[in-house]
Amino acid sequence: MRFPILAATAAVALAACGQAEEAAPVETVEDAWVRLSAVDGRPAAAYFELNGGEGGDTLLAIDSERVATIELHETVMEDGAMRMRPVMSVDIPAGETVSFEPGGMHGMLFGVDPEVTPGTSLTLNFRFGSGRDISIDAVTIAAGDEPPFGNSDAGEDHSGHEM
Ligand SMILES: [Cu+2]
Repeated sequence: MRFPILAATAAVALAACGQAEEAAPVETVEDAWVRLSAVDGRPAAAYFELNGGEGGDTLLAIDSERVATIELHETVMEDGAMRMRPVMSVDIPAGETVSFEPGGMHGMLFGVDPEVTPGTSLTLNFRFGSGRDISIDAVTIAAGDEPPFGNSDAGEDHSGHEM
């Protein structure tokens, strides 16, 4: 399903930017990885990067054949402590990349198939408000392993994204 009414503004946005090739024509999901729990039965966490493409989009849900329930979580400071809480959806603005990373937003995976282990990968299905679905194989790592992608450096300022 496509919603072409959003396409008209994209050409204007690209013309103003010297590095037009950075803007993806459609939304993308990249660098997905899952940190499995060190304790059986405890939830795992999924991290990834979303680009809104030319029209922007809204992430509504993630599901997987091998996970019972996946919630979208954000991390907030409450009474001086870091807490997670569910969010219903996440807006991905046109041309922008939103990182789900440790210490920030993430997918919380409850009831992961025990056959999913470090190195097996795990297919995640991303559902967007536009009606588009994107499936991606996330890298699975053990609780103490180094993250495989650069979206693990929460809090760092990535230069070169001037407005
Ligand atoms: Cu969480």
